[in-house]
Order: sequence, then structure tokens, then C-alpha cells
Amino acid sequence: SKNITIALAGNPNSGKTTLFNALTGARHHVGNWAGVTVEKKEGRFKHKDTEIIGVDLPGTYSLSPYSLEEKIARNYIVEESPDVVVNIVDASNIERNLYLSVQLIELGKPVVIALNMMDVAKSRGYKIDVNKLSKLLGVPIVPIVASKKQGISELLDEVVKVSSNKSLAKGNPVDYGKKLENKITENIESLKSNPKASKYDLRWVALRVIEEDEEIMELLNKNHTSSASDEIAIASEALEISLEDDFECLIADRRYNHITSIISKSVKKPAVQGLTAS
Ligand code: GDP
Ligand code: K
Ligand code: MG
Repeated sequence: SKNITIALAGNPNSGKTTLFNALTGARHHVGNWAGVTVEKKEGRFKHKDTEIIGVDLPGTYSLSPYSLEEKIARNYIVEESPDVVVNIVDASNIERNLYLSVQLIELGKPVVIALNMMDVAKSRGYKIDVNKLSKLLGVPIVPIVASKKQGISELLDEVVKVSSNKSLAKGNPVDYGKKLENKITENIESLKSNPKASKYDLRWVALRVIEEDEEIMELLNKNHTSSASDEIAIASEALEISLEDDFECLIADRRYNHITSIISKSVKKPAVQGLTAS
């Protein structure tokens, strides 16, 4: 048999707790994340011949460095490298939920989307082309109804499959446009010589440097054995570009465009109905 660890990530109210309980039943324990009073749940369960440890990450809308919950979620994924990140997405609120999905994909770990609340989405008349959505995002998607325990076994089949073939769930990168893409490429080149960066997805680190993410900048400088001038170069480059533009806003805009474009090709919502007589 095989052992894997999965992290459960999703927006608040996407059904994370419902899914976690459906997976682990009573076999989980609740504690806190190290040093903080944010709840951490961990549970162990079995799917066919695979032993799975599930870690429930805090519910978040984004992965910015400005909130404790968001930092916990992203740091767990990049530092602890779970085998698979299971991203629970509320299908009835898909556009907003995908903002987190795109950021999870950017962390560079395999992502499987559990497309939850399919009952609600259907009752509202949404037509979601799951295969197309999956192709456009570049990650497997399994429709589920967590509250009715529907789709759970199919979800776990996919998770186990991805855990032994991570290339199935790498995700497609957001196109940030020529100007940003050039900066990303330049940063990746400088980061290649930084041993502190090597354990992370370099494109992800390159983007964080552009955003002047303090935690990441500090991490790159810490215990750096080669010349510190690399970091200074990166830092001053980031400073220079931040004077040109608000790159953090531009990055967010590009992510929204990416999602809007994907949704327009894979989801049909019924025309907004006028007020009906009751
Ligand atoms: P969390 O905030 O992400 O942990 O979300 P919860 O697991 O607490 O779920 C929020 C609400 O949605 C609860 O009332 C759940 O019973 C309900 N819920 C979860 N999954 C589904 C689903 O697939 N369909 C429907 N209709 N309700 C769901
Ligand atoms: K809730
Ligand atoms: Mg919850």
C-alpha cells in the first residue's frame, strides 16, 4: 500500500468542512497551527489501498501575504509539499472561487479541483463543461456534492492517480502580458543561482519578488551562501518596477482576465431573468 498527504484548500463556505468530515469521519483531530490560534484539522483515512493523511487548510479567498490564514495556507503548501492539493470550489460561485484556484496552481504543486455544490449550480441552470474547464485550467476536476457524499470516491481515484503522476495536474500558467512576462523571465534567471529559491517553483517566487512580498524577500536573503548582490539586484529591480506601475494590481487584473476568459468558454449561465410575478 501507499501513503500520501493531501491538503484541502478552498474559499470559506465552499464546503471544506463537509468534505473533510465526509473523508475522515470521526478519525481526525483538531489542534492549532504552530504558534497561532488558527484551527488545524488533520485526519487519516483509506481509499482502496492508499493511506491518506488529509490536512484542512484555513478557508481563504486568496493567498496574499497580508492575512494570517492565507499565509498559513500558502506556507503549508510550499514548505510541506503535500502530494496533492485538493481545491474545493463552489460551482455555484465559480468565478470568484477560481481566483484562489489560479493562485494554488501557481504554487507549482499538483492540484485537483473538487467542484462542489453541483446540485446548487444545476438548480440555478448553470451548464458547466467540466472537461473543457479542466483543459483550460490544466488540472483534473471532479464534480461532487459533498453534503450528499456524491463524487467522493471518484475524487479520491483522481487524487491517487495524480499523486503518482504529478504531470497530470500542473496547471496552465496565467499569461501576465509581455511586460510582466519579461520581468518574470529575468527574475527566474537571477533566482536560479539562489539556493534558497530552489525548493520553490521559480515562476511563483519570481512573481512574489515583483510584488515585493516581504516574507519571500526575507526568505531569499536568509542563510544565502552565495553573494548577496543577487538579492540586492532583485530587490532594487522590484523597487524600480514598482515605481513604474502598480504591479500587484496588474497581476490581479491579469488573473481575473484569465478566469473570465476560461469561464466564457466553459460555463453557460442562464440569461438573467426579470422580476417574475409571485
Ligand atoms: P466551509 O466553510 O468551506 O467549511 O463550508 P461548510 O462545509 O461549512 O459548508 C457550508 C454549507 O454548505 C453547509 O451548510 C453545508 O451543509 C453546505 N454544503 C456543503 N456542500 C454542499 C453541497 O455540495 N451541496 C449543498 N447543497 N450544500 C452543501
Ligand atoms: K462555514
Ligand atoms: Mg469550515
